[in-house]
Amino acid sequence: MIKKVLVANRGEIAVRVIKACREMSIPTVAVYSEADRKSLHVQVADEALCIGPPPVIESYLDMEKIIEAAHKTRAEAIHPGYGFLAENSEFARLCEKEKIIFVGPNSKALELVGDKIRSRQTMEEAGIPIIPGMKGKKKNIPEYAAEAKKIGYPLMIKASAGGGGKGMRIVWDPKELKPSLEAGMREARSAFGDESVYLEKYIEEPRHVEFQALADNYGNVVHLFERECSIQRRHQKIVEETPSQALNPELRAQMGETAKKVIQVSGYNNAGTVEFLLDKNKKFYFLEVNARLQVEHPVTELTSGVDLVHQQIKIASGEKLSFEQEDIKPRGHAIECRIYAEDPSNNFLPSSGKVLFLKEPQGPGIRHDTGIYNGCDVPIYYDPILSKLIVWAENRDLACQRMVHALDDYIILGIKTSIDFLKEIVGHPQFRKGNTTTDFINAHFADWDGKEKAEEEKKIALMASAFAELEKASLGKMAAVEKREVFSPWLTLGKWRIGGK
Ligand code: MV4
Repeated sequence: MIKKVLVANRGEIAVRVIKACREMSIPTVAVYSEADRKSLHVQVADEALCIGPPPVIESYLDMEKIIEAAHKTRAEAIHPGYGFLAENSEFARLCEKEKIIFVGPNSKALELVGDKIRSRQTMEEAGIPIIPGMKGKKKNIPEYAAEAKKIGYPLMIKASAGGGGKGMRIVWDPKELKPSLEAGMREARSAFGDESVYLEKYIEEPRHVEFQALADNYGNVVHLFERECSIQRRHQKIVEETPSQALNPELRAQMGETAKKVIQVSGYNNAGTVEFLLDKNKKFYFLEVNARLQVEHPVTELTSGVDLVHQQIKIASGEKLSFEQEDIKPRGHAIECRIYAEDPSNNFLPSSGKVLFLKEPQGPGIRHDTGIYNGCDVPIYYDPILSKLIVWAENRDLACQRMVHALDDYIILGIKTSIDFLKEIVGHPQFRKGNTTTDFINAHFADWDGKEKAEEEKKIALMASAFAELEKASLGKMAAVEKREVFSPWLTLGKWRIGGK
């Protein structure tokens, strides 16, 4: 087993990984930027090392500094969390060269799944359903135009090095193809340093359904069923759940087997997620592999009973998977809400500052993965995710109810958060019915600005001050009661309490 792990991340995911290591009796090293000196992940790790100034380029993305920190602290392995260096094949290769275990897939598999054009080709050859579209790279506009004619409109331009929606464009009309391609290539070059783009048939109102997979270093692969992640805003997931309301047992089995095949033909190891788009006719298409532990992994853990971080570390240590597909029997329903430090009533502008008051929900079936504490600072430099609220219940209705109550009980003062927005999403009749397609937010919350909520909050504030006045008045009354100046039925009932005989 690995003897020491350096966690090359921050926030809730670093805390999550550090706690998993502690459960496995593995000492941990946190790395932090100057803005994170007092952050929670630094406090929960056994050791901590400052790796530079706040900007990510000079800290969490600086490969050399992180490798150096691992050597210095004699960490045998690096867990990258999500984001930052998690899917960077160059970093995985650097770790391999430096004899440090990268807790994630091998660099060759990372390279393949990071190249969307190549992985589409690989998958098609393996008989995996892919979205109808271009095969291979094209050089000039006329070549793209010929492909576009074959595919038909509307179509989508995607960056080969992209993913997560970056560099994507819908083209409705042949007239738009040339300018959209040029803009798409420019965007891809500046975002990824690679201008390769490809064309696909545009799937309208799809659902995003992904399958969690685990693969050891000996060719054994299991999947841990699906997560539905269709509730997104500008390609940022907001609410995720499992099981998906869109699948029946047969489709689920089919997609699960396909996901395992994707992992196998990619030569992939460790934890990974196979993303699919599901169209209106319930036809599914392979989209991409997310080569990391994902933000939404807890919903899978709550329904499957498998700790994915423990599994990642065991696999990276060279252990064989200790269970088979038939051993995975998901139970109940789990939902995750991402708590972002942003202001939904102000165009989702990131909100930073000090957490002045924190009350966290708790109770049966409630899990809270957090990177914050009462009094902590939320810096402006990083992803605005503060924490994740995850609930489990026997069925979807109960899980929705539990989530609304948990959100009700969650109070963060000092910074703006998405908690009220989330409450309305999970409480929405269409969400309750399971009608969650990728256009859900646009369809139901396009012009949501929380103004109504603000009005309500004003009323609550007024009520609170009214109560305060009443309390003052009643304190006066209590004094009067004690002096027997007024008649009160409560006094008669509660004589024994208020200094009565
Ligand atoms: C698509 C699509 C429609 N047609 N591809 C967005 C993220 C990236 N991983 C793939 N995405 C999409 N690809 C074709 N051919 C629609 C989306 C899409 C989407 C997908 C999943 C979840 C939310 C989404 C929101 C908008 C668009």
